[in-house]
Amino acid sequence: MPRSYFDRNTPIAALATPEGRSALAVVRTAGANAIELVARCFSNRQALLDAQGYQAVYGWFIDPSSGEYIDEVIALVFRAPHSFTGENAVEIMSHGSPAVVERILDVLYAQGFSPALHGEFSFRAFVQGKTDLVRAEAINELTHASCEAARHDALQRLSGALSRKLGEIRDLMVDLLADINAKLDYPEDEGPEESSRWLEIMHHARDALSVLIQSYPGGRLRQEGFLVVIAGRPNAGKSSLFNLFAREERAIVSPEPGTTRDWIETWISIGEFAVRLVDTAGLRSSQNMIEAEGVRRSQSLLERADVILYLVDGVAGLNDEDREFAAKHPEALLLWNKADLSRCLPAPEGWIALSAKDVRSFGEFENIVIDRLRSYARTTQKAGTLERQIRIASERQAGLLKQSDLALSQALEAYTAGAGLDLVALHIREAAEAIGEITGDIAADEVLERVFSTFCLGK
Ligand SMILES: Nc1nc2c(ncn2[C@@H]2O[C@H](COP(=O)(O)OP(=O)(O)OP(=O)(O)O)[C@@H](O)[C@H]2O)c(=O)[nH]1
Ligand SMILES: [Mg+2]
Repeated sequence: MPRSYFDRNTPIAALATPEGRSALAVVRTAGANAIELVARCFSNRQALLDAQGYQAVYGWFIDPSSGEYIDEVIALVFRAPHSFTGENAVEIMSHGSPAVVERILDVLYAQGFSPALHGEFSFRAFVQGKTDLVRAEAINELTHASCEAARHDALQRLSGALSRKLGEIRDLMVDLLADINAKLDYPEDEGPEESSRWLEIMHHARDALSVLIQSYPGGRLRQEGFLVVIAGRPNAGKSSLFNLFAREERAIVSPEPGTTRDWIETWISIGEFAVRLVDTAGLRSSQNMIEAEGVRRSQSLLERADVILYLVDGVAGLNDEDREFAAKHPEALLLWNKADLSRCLPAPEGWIALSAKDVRSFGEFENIVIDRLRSYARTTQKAGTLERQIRIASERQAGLLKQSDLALSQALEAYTAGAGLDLVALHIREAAEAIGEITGDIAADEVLERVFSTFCLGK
């Protein structure tokens, strides 16, 4: 039977660093008797048992069943409650080969450790009250951060800024609920100034919720990266530009129109953003089934693109399809390629001249793309551009915020329509509970399991 997150008495162990070869690997353990269990497999046994919290102990990791030495390691000891999970813990730093790590884990399992579930260390930290759910999710986001913007936002959430904001909103609702309940108990005290104050509080809470809800598309984008699609007619130089961004000859470039049939992608950093850059098949109507399918795929990618780079061969000039495309996608960056050739026509207004063959001028062009990504991030994020702004990036959190906002709007509606105060109170309670679920204060077991199971092993 698979273990459950709620089986919290079992000592757990897992590799916390990526599998594969590396200079060092970290095997993480936690549990009430973790130090004693690891000490059984440690050459310097007494030193480990006597170690204080945060102390590193040098020694050999041994298989106690045979006495065989497995690796030379450093064991880092944590003593409850001053550890990540709040329990006793030992982190074993070994050499990073799969063979070493596998043996160490096998020996630990033989001593009574169970393989940790995904995110089980974080789950235990959460249950011990070491962190709330938002901050636990931020730790996971930090381990996935693929660019500076994602790291920045996740760290801000980890520092508790979002939890504090949510706490403020929830407090507003809970205080209001207490007021309304008092009124339900002593109806004769009701006064007009009370009523306008209640309305004010509900509007204030909704405004605060809406700022967070609106930060989601931008926050998600900063976390997950931008989809940037290079498009244009065949032979415009799309693959050449793609290769410049990728800084390698990834895509095949040839003078033959229709070279790229299927799209290809690469993950790159542009400025502070993570970008999934896609090179597509040239847009034209074709009788060839494979090419036609390539064009259909290009179009479907264009529909989802955050930023489009549309290329035209400046020697061939504009045709009706290019004009149509530019009119249909006013937000696309319009690029007039092959500017290095003397036959290249002057770039029409609104088009940026460039050469996908010229590495030296590429930096300048890259800055234009960075500006476009920044302005796109700003518009997607409607609520503002302050670096200090708190953003959310989790679909779960966004969904619950919307749920809370809906319940609050129902409370407002009921109140202004003169419905019974008990109905108003019911909706406000729903709104407060949705916020409580975000921070994990009132989350159901299966919600917690779902959240933590998306975390890395060893986290
Ligand atoms: N001189 C010059 N030639 C270029 C430039 N960009 C691309 N080319 C040439 O134009 C031809 C087509 O380039 P590709 O990058 O394959 O064009 P593409 O848009 O990917 O073409 P398809 O995959 O067929 O749609 C190749 O011979 C390139 O070397 C440029 O800026 N200057
Ligand atoms: Mg191509």
